[in-house]
Order: sequence, then structure tokens, then C-alpha cells
Amino acid sequence: MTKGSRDYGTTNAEWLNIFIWFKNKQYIMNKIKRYTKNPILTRNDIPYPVATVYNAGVVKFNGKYIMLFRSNIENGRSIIGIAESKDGYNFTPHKKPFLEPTSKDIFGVYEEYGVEDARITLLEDYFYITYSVYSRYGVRTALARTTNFEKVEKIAMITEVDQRNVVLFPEKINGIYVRLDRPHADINPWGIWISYSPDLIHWGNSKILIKPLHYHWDESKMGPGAPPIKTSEGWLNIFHACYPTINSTVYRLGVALHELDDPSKIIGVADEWILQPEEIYETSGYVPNVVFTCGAVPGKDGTVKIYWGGADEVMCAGEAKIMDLITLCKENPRKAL
Ligand code: BMA
Repeated sequence: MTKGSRDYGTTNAEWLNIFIWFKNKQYIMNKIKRYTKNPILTRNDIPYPVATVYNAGVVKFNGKYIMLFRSNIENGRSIIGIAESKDGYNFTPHKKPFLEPTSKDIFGVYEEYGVEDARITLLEDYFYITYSVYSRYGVRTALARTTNFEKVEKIAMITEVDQRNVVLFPEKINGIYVRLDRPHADINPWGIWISYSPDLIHWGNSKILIKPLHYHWDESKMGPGAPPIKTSEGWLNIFHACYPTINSTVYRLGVALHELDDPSKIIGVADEWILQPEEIYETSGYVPNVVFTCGAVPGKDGTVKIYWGGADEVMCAGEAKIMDLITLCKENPRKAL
């Protein structure tokens, strides 16, 4: 009998195990801690008529958080609005949208059905924005840039058709620009790829990095989410992935770690998801059971603010410890391919 325990009671060693189990359980439950006042932005906050506010890219600029959010307008098509915040949670939208389909040039052809899901990367002297464009010819990805979030310059189409969810790395790696992307494929569930460019416009040398796993939470498709975050241990890639159920497809968030010098090398893809639809604003809405991210902002204190659309209808935020996400990738990985 262990000293201090009763004859038929729990031993100290057993108490210790229970304590460790509880600590681990708590740790697992806190992969992302939701902001208590979610949702942080809804259509009621927007000073022009929209049906939804979701899938926003977010960055810090001049000490403020800038959010570029997607809204369905009342014909169902999407535009991109802008909001700003001092604390990363309380956002004030601007009076007018930030980026809308144009009728001019090549953009006029491919943005006809709307612009969606902006991702923002500070790269050299510009904030680059990658966004999906829809038209009668399918979905592509476009590139725009700004220095001040007042004026925006549309630059080019940077994918062919059937390719979306493009995120840029925030620096050249080995002298070349790098992105993660997600081409559509007929005979394989859609996965996360890497591509390279000398000028941010022409991309190639593409290679698949992470593929959905059969009978796993990401089995039907996956794609890049937030632009990669540089950490001491590698590039942190927060992505989305889907699982088909009898009712609907469930969108969740996952995390992977890529080598700093060569992000085509995967250090680990966490086996577990880091966020799934649980709150009412995620399980019910414009598209139920969806959490979908386009942006995350690392802080100086080792945390990262993660932003996601809830049920394709509202914007939500939460926080995680970067080291916890790295640990998930390293200590409990699944096969990348
Ligand atoms: C994807 C994209 C996302 C959306 C998600 C869930 O295919 O359209 O913008 O959030 O579906 O509807």
C-alpha cells in the first residue's frame, strides 16, 4: 500500500495518472481557445447590405489589425470588405467594400461571378492579396497588392482554372517566391501543393505535399488556410479539410510544419484537427458545420490569433500557443502522402 493512501482507495500513483490524464485532456481541448465574445463580426455590423461576413484574411499594419472579409451580397455573389481593430477582436468595418469584381481587362472576364476568400501576406514592400475569382469559366486565383489598404492594385491571374486557396510565403526562400496551393483533381482527393515563382506572376515546379487520408477527418479534400507563419521550428501551415457525413460535409482546421529552408519538406502533419464546428454560430448558418480560415496573426508572446468563418456566415477568432501547435505536428503526426 502506498503511504498516504487508504486500503481500498486510490493510490498516489493513480492520482498522479489521473492528474496527468486531466492535464493532457485540457491541453488537447485548448488547441484553439475561442474568443468568448464570438462572433466578432456579422452582417449586422456592415454599413451596406450583405447576407454574410466570413473567411477573412487578417494582418497587422501600423499597429492595427486589418481584416479583409468576404460577403455574399443579396444576389448570392461575393465581394470583399475591410474592417480594422486595435485589439484584434473588436473590428470596425469601413463604409465601402475594399475589393469588388471589375468589368475591365482580364479581371472583367474572370471575376464575373465574384471575388472570395482573401489571404494577405506582407512580402517585401507590399501587402499581397491572393483571392479566388469565379466566372462562367470556373475558379481561378488572382493577385492584388496594396501599401496602405486604401488603394488596391489588381496585378494578374496567377493560376489556371480549377485552382484556389493560394497562400504566399512572406519571404523569398533560396532566392525564389513560394506558395502553397490546391489544384482540383479528378482521380485523387484535392490536397496541398507547393509552387515556385521568380516574379509572383509565373508559377511552376509544382509538387504535392499533403494528401487527404482515407477514413480520416480530412478524407474528402484539404487546402491551404492562413499564409504560412515563420517559427523557430519551421513554417506553420494552418489548413482546412473536409469529411463527408450523411448530413453534410464538415469543415475543420488542421496544422502542419514545413522545413524553414525547404518548405517542400514536411516535418509533421498533426493527426488531429485543431478546430471543429461546435458552437451554434459554426454548426448553423449559411452553410452549416463549417470552420474555414484565411488568416492568422502571430503575437510577440508566443501566441497566434486565428480567424475563421463560422458556417459561412460570421467571423470568429481564437488564440493558440504556437508551441502547442508545433508539438501536435511533431509528436502526433500522420503520413503526409
Ligand atoms: C469552400 C469554399 C469556402 C467555403 C467552404 C464551405 O469550397 O467555397 O469559401 O467556406 O467551401 O462552404
